[in-house]
Amino acid sequence: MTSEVDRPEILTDRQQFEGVFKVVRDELVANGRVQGLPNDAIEWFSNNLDYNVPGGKLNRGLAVVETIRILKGCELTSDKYFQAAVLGWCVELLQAVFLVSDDLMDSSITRRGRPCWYRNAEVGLIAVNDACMLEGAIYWLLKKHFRTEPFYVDLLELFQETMMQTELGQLLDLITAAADKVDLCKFSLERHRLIVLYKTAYYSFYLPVALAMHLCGITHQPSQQDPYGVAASILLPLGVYFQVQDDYLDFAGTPEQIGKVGTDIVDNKCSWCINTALAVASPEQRTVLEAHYGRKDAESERKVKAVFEEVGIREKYAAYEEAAYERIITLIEVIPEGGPGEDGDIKLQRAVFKSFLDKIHRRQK
Ligand code: GPP
Ligand code: MG
Ligand code: MG
Ligand code: MG
Repeated sequence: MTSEVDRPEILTDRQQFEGVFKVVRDELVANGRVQGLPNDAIEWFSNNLDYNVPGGKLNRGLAVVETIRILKGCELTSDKYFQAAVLGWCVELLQAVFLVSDDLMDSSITRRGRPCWYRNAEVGLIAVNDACMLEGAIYWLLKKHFRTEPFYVDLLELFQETMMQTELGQLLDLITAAADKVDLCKFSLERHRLIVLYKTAYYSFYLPVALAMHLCGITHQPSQQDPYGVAASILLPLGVYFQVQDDYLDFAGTPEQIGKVGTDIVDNKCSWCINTALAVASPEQRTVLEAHYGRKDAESERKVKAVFEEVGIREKYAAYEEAAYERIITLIEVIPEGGPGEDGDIKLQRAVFKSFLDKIHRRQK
């Protein structure tokens, strides 16, 4: 009989995944030593990794592992699990690159319930270089763990293309939100959709699934519909829905709930909330929005929030959310169901997308 003490600890998916972070962090830091970096630089890089990479919800990283489990339909061998988790941490590293930089660009205050990295007194603009180092870490890990795999170049191209798409989205986000000139005529729900498609949907939804598909050896056979195109046809609308939730929570969520202080109104962001309010605002309400949106004072922010409440943004969001859910369910139902291939090939399955949708539906943080 196994005693309490002997019984192996049953780890949650998250704990098991976090265990792999320690391994990749130690590999990255050890490489710094091999390169001959002095102790103060090693310590800085190690703190950068620990502060910015592991403390979030880990949805994107865990999604790589979970998608592979669904696609394979069985438990992973320890080697496969490790590879899946390394790719998951590469996605979390990419998320860290974006958040460290985004917080600087958005002059944000808190992230994951703590000061944004750049707001630590000794960090400041060094955060720009820290974000670049986190990006370098992705490519170093890919080379170390996947260089001899037939899909290595696919992984490299996928990260590089996703980076470019997200940067384009961030550019659209920033130039539509000029700090010195508030012009609500530049906003529209169509402009908003384009911004969020690029700044969020590719890296948060398409990337983790496409990585899992490459690890499972899924390729585009010329005789068939491109499975990567099929995945994108669901995951991109899902990503847009997710960013609408982020925009809404920026207004309606408390800092305790979302781990960050919302800055979209003072930052003049082309968010779902302002576009939805503008579409139904009376001339008087529009005048208030024009006078107070994107202004750096708390009283202006309060006035904008009051108009959001008056136009019924909460009810409009609830309606948007349910309609988005139904629309995406319908999209999932029209794609071909993969099922296990006769030849042992792994095929895309609807369960991958359903699992994502259920995770984000009605999220509160
Ligand atoms: C989310 O925008 C988008 C990103 C974090 C991508 C940033 C991309 C770069 C190339 C830096 P957001 O500002 O709404 O996020 P949050 O609300 O978390 O600050
Ligand atoms: Mg931001
Ligand atoms: Mg931003
Ligand atoms: Mg936001």
